[in-house]
Amino acid sequence: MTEAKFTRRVFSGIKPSGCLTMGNYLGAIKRFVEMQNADYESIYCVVDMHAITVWQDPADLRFATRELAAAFIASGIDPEKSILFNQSQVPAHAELGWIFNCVARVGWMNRMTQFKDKAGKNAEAVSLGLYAYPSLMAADILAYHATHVPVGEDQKQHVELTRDIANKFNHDYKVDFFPQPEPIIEGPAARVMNLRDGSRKMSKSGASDMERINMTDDATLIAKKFKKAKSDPAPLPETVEGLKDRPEAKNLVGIYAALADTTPEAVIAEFAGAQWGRFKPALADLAVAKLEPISLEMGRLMQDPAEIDRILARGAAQANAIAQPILDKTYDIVGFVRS
Ligand code: AQP
Repeated sequence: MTEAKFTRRVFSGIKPSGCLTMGNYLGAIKRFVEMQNADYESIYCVVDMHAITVWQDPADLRFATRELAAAFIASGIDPEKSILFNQSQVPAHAELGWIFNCVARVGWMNRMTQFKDKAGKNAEAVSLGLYAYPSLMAADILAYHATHVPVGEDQKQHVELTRDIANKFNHDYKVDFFPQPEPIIEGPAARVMNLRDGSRKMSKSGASDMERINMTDDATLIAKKFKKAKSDPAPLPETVEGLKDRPEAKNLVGIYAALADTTPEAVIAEFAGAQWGRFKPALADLAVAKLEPISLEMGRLMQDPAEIDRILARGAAQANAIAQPILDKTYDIVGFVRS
């Protein structure tokens, strides 16, 4: 039903909640670029309203928003081909988000594992916004009738919740208005893990800088972080099956495969039996070769923040032109009087 009635349209977003990590790049942005270049109609968003679900200093938020936009462009998102904007410039996200707060059930939110992870033992003290985050995310996607949502593994549950919200809205109002978006989760880097603990994902806001590779890290720092990355005493196995129960080794092989645009099988074929003293420097060299050009281009773009703002404003106007009619129609369906 989705394919026939709705345009093949991609939406995805990233929070400007710190410097972009290699996890965000390999799990999300790199794949956004592939979809843009495969001629999907693509809408990519710097989701600043999601960022403030945890405290952000206003000056830092402004900086991170522009830096993330620069990272999108430096990684290959072309504002002539894709719509690129920041969420707070398109009011439909917040307005539709409120309607979806009234569609989603508290029990659904209680099942969201990301909320449990982020709130930890402090659930009473975190913001109401952090709890309601998934219904705003549903609005981000459905305000464009997006059909495909490329995300890392950690966001799968939120896209599934988006489908539930779309379904319930269509059912409650007896319409066939919102599509069922598909999460697109692929490749060896769908969940890049923390370099110091292979059981936790790499995050922008993780406590230690040594646990992640930031897109702005220089060659020396990247080499140092991989050298100190947790591994295990055994050499690399002869087959990928040998990575089972070796989370840190599996993670480093997955990162190598994603950076090299190959598979873990091919990486293992090349490095079977290798010691970490050989593999880690090769991984660091590859990471520098792939990330340094992006980091340099980000730096160049950040020299001209007014140009970044202009690109975001133009993207916001294009996004608004799609989202506003969908919001208007939603208001009509719900029964809001618009005089
Ligand atoms: N470690 C990861 N591996 C693969 N993909 C990842 N993503 C995030 N971390 C990894 C994907 O990046 C996209 C943007 O994520 P986000 O910034 O909107 O939220 P997040 O998932 O909460 O990312 P972080 O880095 O962990 O941010 P903080 O620390 O601020 O909460 C999503 O597609 C996500 O799956």
